[in-house]
Amino acid sequence: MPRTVWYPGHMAKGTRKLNELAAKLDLIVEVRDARAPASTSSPLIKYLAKIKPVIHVLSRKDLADPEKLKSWLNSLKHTYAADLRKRDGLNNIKKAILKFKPSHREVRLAVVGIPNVGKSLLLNSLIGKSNAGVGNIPGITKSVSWYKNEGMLIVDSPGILDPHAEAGAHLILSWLGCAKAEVVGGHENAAISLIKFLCANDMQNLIPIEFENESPAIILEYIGKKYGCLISGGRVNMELAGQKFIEAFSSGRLGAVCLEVPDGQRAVDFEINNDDGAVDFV
Ligand SMILES: Nc1nc2c(ncn2[C@@H]2O[C@H](COP(=O)(O)OP(=O)(O)OP(=O)(O)O)[C@@H](O)[C@H]2O)c(=O)[nH]1
Ligand SMILES: [Mg+2]
Repeated sequence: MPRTVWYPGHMAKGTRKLNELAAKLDLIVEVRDARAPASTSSPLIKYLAKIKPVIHVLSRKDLADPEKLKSWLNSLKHTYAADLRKRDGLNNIKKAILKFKPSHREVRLAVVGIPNVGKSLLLNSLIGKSNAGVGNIPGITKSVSWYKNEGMLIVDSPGILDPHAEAGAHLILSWLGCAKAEVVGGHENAAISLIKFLCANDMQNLIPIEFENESPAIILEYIGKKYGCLISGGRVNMELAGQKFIEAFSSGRLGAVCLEVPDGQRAVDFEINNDDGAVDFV
């Protein structure tokens, strides 16, 4: 599998603008996905944390395994979990932000994070209007713009991925809908690696069919049949099957999940074989 990385021009531009803006900010709010708080951390945050205070928001609390999320919250400082769709957790985030407000003006902050983690939804919720271009396509916010309300001046930013992240992190992002499947060789490849991951980690309950010892490719074929992804001759369109499975998984329809544990390890670690892109669990 070639190591293609999704890092289009608007992300490079957004990174440059954020660097320029950082000097004017009081605070950075980083949004991560509660289902993989390590892999969904922004590549910019190490740098930004050196120059500004950072609050972390773990979005999609509603889709995360509650026990594992609790251990993440215990292990990370200045971190708040939220269901941004239901505004659950929002008041605590607002309070934490307003602690940084100087008495003479609004608190200035930037919401940063990788694509599709909920940055625009958080910003909309904080300013109380729906004008930040919330959408479900990774990479929808293409430039940096300011929004003002309730003592806050906030800048939204486009999702920025780490072009140097290891291949395993890209796989996790593709399963969660934070990176395009093309980055990891297409939906079939992403889905097969997800099936391997779930089986190796005793999370078979998230696979929407009954199976015994079949290979991941056969399991995906069964899933494709269940989801009606058939082509002529009764064969399964494996790419479509992979896409539908990943969509069902990332939307939370198959159940709550947390793919990583707080000590920096994944629930089950894996290596990518660089010759054929196969995933080996270690
Ligand atoms: N279930 C659930 N969905 C969420 C949550 N936060 C965000 N979403 C959904 O995730 C999708 C992406 O949200 P956005 O706010 O557009 O994400 P973003 O980080 O601004 O995305 P880009 O600008 O493309 O990088 C939307 O469909 C949101 O409704 C959450 O806490 N729970
Ligand atoms: Mg956005």
